[in-house]
Amino acid sequence: MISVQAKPAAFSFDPARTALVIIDMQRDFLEPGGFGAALGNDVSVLQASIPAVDSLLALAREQGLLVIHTRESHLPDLSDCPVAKLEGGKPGLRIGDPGPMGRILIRGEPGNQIIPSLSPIDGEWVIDKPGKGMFYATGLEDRLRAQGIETLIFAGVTTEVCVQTSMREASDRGYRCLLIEDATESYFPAFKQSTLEMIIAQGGIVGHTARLTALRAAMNEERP
Ligand code: TIU
Repeated sequence: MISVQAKPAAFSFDPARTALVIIDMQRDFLEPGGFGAALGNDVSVLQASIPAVDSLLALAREQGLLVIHTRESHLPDLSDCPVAKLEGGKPGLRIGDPGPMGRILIRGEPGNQIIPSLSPIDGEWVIDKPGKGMFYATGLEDRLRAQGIETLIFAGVTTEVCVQTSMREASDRGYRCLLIEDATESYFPAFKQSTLEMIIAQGGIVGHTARLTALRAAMNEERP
């Protein structure tokens, strides 16, 4: 077992039963001309998370953790996109409209790809999800159970939307959850801060949080 200095208390996990989940580090959210920008956001704010997510992915690969990448995406015919979601956001570019990186938030389009520094490699799972949470309509729960995974370490964007929703879904399904504080970002810094606080409030009502340095120190100590 590995024990990480975390909030609200130390967090222990068995690396053989743990997966790193990197939520939606795709061009649609991190680069101009994608879904995030179409919603009126300054996407440069999210780019601050990239170095830490890069390092976290390298650590997980070195230590042999299962790595799962998610992408928020919809089918080209939009049959998996509720009208309420299509209508959401600001007028301008909407899901399925053509943009500078192809059709906004559509599976297979250039904008829907994970950013190059985090490209998945063989053996890593890529989960396309139509919702904010990673369990909704993805079949992920059965795959995780079959693999014997019991702990999930989270990173990615955005903290209070897809990361938090996925973490809450995971918590309800009995997974022990750790969010890496510097490997997640929001378009709204105050929302990130509030999310980190609400996750660990009430004795860790949703899960735990830790800095990447704390995770790295704990893992290198146990398995240098
Ligand atoms: N808008 C926003 O903050 N997030 C999303 O729409 N999706 C994800 O968080 N991935």
